[in-house]
Amino acid sequence: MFSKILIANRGEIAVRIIRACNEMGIRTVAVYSEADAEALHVSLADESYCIGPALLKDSYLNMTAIIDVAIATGCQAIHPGYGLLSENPRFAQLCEKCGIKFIGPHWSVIAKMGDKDEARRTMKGAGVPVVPGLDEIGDIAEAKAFAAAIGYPVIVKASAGGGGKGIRIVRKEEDFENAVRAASAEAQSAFGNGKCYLEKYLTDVKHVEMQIVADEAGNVVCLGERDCSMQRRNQKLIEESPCVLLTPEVRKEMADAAVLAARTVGYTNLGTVEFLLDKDKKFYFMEMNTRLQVEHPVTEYVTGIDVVKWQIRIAAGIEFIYKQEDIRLRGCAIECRINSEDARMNFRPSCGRISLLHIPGGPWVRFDTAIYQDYTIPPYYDSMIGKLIVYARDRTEAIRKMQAALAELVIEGVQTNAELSSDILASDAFKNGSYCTNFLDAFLKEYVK
Ligand code: MV4
Repeated sequence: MFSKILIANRGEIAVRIIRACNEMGIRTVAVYSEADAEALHVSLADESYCIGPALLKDSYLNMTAIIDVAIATGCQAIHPGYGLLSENPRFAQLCEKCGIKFIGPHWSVIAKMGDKDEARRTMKGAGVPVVPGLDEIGDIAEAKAFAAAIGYPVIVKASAGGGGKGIRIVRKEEDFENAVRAASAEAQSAFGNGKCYLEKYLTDVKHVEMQIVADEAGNVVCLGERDCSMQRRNQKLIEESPCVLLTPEVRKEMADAAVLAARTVGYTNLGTVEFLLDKDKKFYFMEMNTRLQVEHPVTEYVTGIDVVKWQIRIAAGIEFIYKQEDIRLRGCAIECRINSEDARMNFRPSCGRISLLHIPGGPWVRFDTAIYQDYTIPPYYDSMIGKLIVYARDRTEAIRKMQAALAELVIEGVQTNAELSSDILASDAFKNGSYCTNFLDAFLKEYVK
């Protein structure tokens, strides 16, 4: 096992990883930007080093600065968390070159899955169902003919995409060309790669993702699903497990597809396979996320497995002790992301000092955060300041527990979306579990009036 790990991240996920290390007797090294001198991960780690100015590119995305710290402090591994460098194959490769274990899949697998149209082609070839579409848009007139053949609406997605950039929904033929050009230009400037592909745009679908764990001995196990249909502009707001629409039969089929996806590319460590699930319970592969996800705690609650500790163990060469038949989803977990933003002001980020903080407690109530009373939220980073996660024996009780916990949560000094989440939980579509990917935009149109 490693004796010392560098955490190449900030915020609640850096804190989450430090806690896993502390329980495992692993020493921790934090890195931070000039804007994060007062951040919680800096004080919780055994050692902390400032790696540059506030802007991400000058600090948390500065690969050589981070690796220099890892080498100088004698770290054997780097945990990248989510976002930032977590899905950057060049960073994973640089770690390898420097003899430092990157806690995640091999860089070649990150690269393969990071190219979304290549991932789509690979999965189709392996027999994993994909959304009807066109793998690569070359000639626009040809793509337009293809779109007409599968029927509108269609969705144009950037191959290098992520974080919602380079996605355009096209509802009628006359908008097609502009949409492709816009998606491509956006992707070119965000990722340096304008390649796009085309899919039928499915409505009345759920976004369901399967958590998989793969060790370096070739064991691949699925830890069940998360329903992530409650999102706007690619930002998830509420996630839950299990998904109410999945029957045991379809869950098994989808888990098998996720395991097949992972095996096909020689996947190792923790990963997530995203699917769309339609009303006929047919499902389609969308993409694979080759990292730890924000919403991992819901899976931890329903499976009883600490996935961050397993990421570290697997990276150290330890075999995953559970077989597929050992995995049973028990009870129901819900997560609400708490963002410092004003839902009624077009989700404008809200920065400033936390003047009062009360964190809810009680059995099976978890608040993953890096804020504390009197902490000042810097303006440079994303607006998620915490995640409230609850667990109960059934969904009705989990919703009540979440409502009670949201009501108990006090964050003064910044605006948060806690009330919005509470209003969503109270809606019929959430209560009966039927909500789909189109729910939140429609809900917000009424909400902000
Ligand atoms: C889709 C889709 C429907 N059809 N693709 C892709 C990235 C992810 N974050 C959202 N994505 C979607 N891709 C096809 N072919 C529906 C979504 C989607 C979504 C779209 C608009 C508004 C909210 C959404 C929530 C989840 C998924």
